[in-house]
Amino acid sequence: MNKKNIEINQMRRSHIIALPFVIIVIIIMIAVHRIYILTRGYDSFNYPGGFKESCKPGARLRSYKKSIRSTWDSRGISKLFDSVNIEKPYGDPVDSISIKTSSKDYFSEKYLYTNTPCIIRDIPNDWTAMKKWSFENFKERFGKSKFRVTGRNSNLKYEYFHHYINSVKHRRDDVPMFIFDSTFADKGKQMRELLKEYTIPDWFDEDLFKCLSEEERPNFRWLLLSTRGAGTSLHIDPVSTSAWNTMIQGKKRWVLFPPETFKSEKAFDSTIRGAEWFLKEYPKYKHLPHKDFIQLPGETVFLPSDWWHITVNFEDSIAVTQNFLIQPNFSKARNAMYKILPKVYLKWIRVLNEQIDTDPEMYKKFNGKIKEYRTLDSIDYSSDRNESESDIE
Ligand SMILES: O=C(O)CCC(=O)C(=O)O
Ligand SMILES: [Fe+2]
Repeated sequence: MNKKNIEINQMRRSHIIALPFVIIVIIIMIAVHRIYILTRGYDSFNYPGGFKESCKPGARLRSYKKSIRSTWDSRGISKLFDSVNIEKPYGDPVDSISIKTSSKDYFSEKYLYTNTPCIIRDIPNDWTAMKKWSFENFKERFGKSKFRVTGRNSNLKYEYFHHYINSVKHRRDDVPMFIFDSTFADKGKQMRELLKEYTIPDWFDEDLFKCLSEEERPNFRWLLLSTRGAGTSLHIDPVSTSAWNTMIQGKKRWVLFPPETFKSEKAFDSTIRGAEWFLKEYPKYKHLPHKDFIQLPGETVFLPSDWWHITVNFEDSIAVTQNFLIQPNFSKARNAMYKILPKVYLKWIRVLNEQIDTDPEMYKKFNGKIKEYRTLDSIDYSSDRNESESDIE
């Protein structure tokens, strides 16, 4: 073997010896990086419009945004929303009355039973909620509690939502967040206190679902924590219920189309929400007869059953809403209930009939007993409520 060959062989040997060390170093570097990701909650996934923030709330928010596959920023919606005059009204205004100067009978005759929307002033003047509820106050009281956010069936800790509200970057980068929670009163003693901080006026006493327990009846009350630009999609509320919706803080635009305007949600793109709808979809429907108004703090919207509606928030806002069923909407509601909650439906009819038997007013209202010949055997009740949801930990 000549000298040159010996040198080449030595080099090969030293490479072979060094290789495992290099591999080990690479593995250690990868492991250290992964541990860093896990402990800081930081990942390198690139999502549309995303920016990276290594604190825990930032990472949790990214995980939420990733899961809803937001493309808000990449499509320029947030910038457009800032630049157009979003307050210019196109539809008709609604009447504004005050609970201080109008009577329950007046409201019932003019709005409730004619299915006519209106704004009612002065309902929450004495509510604790009006003085107490704010994003900061909720952080102190419910920072560790989870709330349901729109976009997916998931719950997010309030403190992460709060981080979003106060993060200029998060707010610019993605779809505005919206807590829309029908279970807020069922999340323990402390949150149930919220129910004591507002009082429902007797104008909304009639509610045929009251005879069912809160667990049995269809979802009926929501706490709404919305951010600027966020809002609902175009929809009608479930089971022909009407609703009152009181704004505690913020500013919200509502657009309402009469029930006969659309046959079903298939008539439009029901995935488009809030600001995006107002910017991109509204021009298609502006020519149709509709109501278009702004709701301010202290104002309650009366939303009659089966009116199509959509909202967008101009400011971060806090609102509370409750749905109720009045007798004229009973026949529609019973068909819907039969479809979605057949077991509960049969119990409901039974309990209503018991009330009709004992309460002359109910008897008069329903003009006798409710006839129902279907039994559980004839009903496919596999569709009874079976909600699953996940949490963003
Ligand atoms: O307050 C809003 O933004 C809309 C509420 C709504 O549509 C509802 O509760 O069904
Ligand atoms: Fe609604």
